[in-house]
Amino acid sequence: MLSLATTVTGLLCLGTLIAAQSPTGNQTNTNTNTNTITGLPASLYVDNAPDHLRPYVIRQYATAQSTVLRGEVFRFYITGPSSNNAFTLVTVNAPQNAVLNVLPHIHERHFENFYNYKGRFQLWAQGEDNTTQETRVLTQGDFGAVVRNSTHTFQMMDPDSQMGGAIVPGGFEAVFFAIGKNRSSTTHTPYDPHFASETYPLGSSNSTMSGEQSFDVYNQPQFTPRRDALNGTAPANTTWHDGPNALAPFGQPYFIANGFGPKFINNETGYQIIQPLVTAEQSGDLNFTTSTISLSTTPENVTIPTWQIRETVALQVLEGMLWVQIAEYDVAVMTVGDVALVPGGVQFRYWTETWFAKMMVLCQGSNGVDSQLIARGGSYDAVVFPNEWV
Ligand SMILES: [Cu+2]
Repeated sequence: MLSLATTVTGLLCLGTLIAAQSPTGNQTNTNTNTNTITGLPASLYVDNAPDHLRPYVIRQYATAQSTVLRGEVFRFYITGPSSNNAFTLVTVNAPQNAVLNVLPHIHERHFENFYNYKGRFQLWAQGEDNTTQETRVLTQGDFGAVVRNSTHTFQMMDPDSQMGGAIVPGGFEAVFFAIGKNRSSTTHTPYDPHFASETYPLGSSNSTMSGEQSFDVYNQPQFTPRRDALNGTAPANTTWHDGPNALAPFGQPYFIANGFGPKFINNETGYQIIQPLVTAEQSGDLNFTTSTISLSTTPENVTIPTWQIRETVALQVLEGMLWVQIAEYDVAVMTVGDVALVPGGVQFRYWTETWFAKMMVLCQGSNGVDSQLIARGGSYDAVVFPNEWV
C-alpha cells in the first residue's frame, strides 16, 4: 500500500512540474499553482541519496548505495554530498557473528554514533590517554557515542540486528565505497541470507578497513576487547539498564540505555518527549545535535507549527509513523526507518497521526529542532506522555 502511494505521489508531482514549465524558458514565474516547486526536483522520493543538498525522503531498505563488507550490508541514507558534508547516516544489517565485525580502530576526525534499531550488538570503546576500556551489549534503542580518538569495535549478536547512526562530519561513506562491494538486490532484503553461513576472518585481504588512513581509519591491533561483560556491561561498576545514564563531558565516549538518559517534555503542540543523545557540549567544534523525540498526536484546534531552521535537519522514524511536509511538496507519510532530509532554510512541518511515534532527529548546528524544543520545554522523568492534554 505504502509503496503504491509513494509511486502515485511521485507521478503527480512530476505531472505538476512538467505542466508548470514554460516551453520558452521564460524565468518569470506567473504560475499561481501553489503546488509548483520552484527550482526543486519533481519528486521528493529517492532510492539513493542525491549527489547534492536538496530536500528528500528515502525509504528504509532503499538501495541507498548499498555496500557489502564482510557479510554486512551498509546503507547510506544521508551522505556527505546529500547533506553538504553535515553528516552521514548509515545503517548496517548483518547476521550474528562469532567474532568482531571490524578490527579495533580510531577516527581522528569523525564522531561515530552507534544506535541499535533492532536485535543486539556489542560495542567496545576506549577514550584517549588509556582511560578504562568500556563495553556494552546494546539492545533496541540503546546508544553509544564514539567520540574522536576513541578506539572502538563491534560485533553483531542477533540474527536480525540493525545498527547505525550518524557519522559527523559527512563523507565517511567514501571508505566503504573504496573497500566494500557495490550491492544490488532485486528484493531489497535487509542482508543476503547466505551471509549467515559464511565466515569472514578478520584481517583477510580486502575485507577490513586495514591501513585506510587516508579515510581517517587507524587500526589499533594491540587493542584486546574485554570479554568479561556481565548483564551487558563491563567494567563491573557501570550502570546499564539499571539506572540513569548521563551524557559524558566533551571528549569521552559514553553509552545511553534506551529510556535511561536525560528527558525533556514540550507541550506547545501536543506532547513531545525529547531524549538528547548528543548535545552541543559533546559535539563541540563538530557542531551537531542528535536526540530521539517521542510524539503524541496533535490535539484538536492546535495548529501544526512550520519550522525553518538555518542549518540542515534530518528525521528518521523509529516507531509508529510520521507525516512530514517539506517546502511545497505533498505530505510524505513515513514509517519505521524512513529518513527525511531538510536543507537549512527550507520550511517543513511534521506530525503524527499514530497514537505514539518516535523519531531520531539529527541537526547541524546547535539550534536544531531538539535544542529549540528543549529550550521551550521542561525536564521530565518518563518516556511516555501524560494521560491528558494540558
Ligand atoms: Cu569506526
